[in-house]
Amino acid sequence: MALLPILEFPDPKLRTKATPVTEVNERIRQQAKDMLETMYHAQGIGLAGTQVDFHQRMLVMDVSEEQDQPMVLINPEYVPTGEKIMWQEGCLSVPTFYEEVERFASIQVTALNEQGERIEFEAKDLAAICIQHEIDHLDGKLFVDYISNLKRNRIRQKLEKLHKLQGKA
Ligand code: K1U
Ligand code: ZN
Repeated sequence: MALLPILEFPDPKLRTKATPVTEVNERIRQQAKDMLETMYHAQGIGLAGTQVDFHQRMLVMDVSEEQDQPMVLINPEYVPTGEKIMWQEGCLSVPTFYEEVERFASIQVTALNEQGERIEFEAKDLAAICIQHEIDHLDGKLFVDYISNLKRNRIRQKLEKLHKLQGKA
């Protein structure tokens, strides 16, 4: 297992559109394990491949209280089944910033699991929000894209300043 570096806004790699996984094999299963370890270590409830510079359509998540119910979704898709709601979101790629985003309260999800089997389920509330947020990552989209240019530019400037202090590019 390995902890993977998490890309941070405004890294242009976060804008990459991920391509579908063509075969669920050992390489993909190892990547999923590494992403779960990285997600738990960062105290997130979700993580998309894009965030760790892996540009195939895979996300991991665990919205359980005990953080003991990991899920791996490969080539995930959804259709909305509920109303739109506002939710305050954070992002491991936009550390320390939180903003309200409009999302669907429930969605019907289809995906492959880590065995390559097709799964389908309804996700609600936090799970639904998390999956929409992670699929946005796979499409190169971030929650800051839903807020005003002014707020997004302020966040960009603050993170760029922080990255300079940390000696990151
Ligand atoms: O993709 C990521 O950056 C992870 C992100 C996913 C997320 C899920 C739901 C709403 C917003 C963002 C996080 O895990 S941020 C951590 C977080 O917001 C949270 C942690 C514990 C409980 C509830 C939320
Ligand atoms: Zn995120």
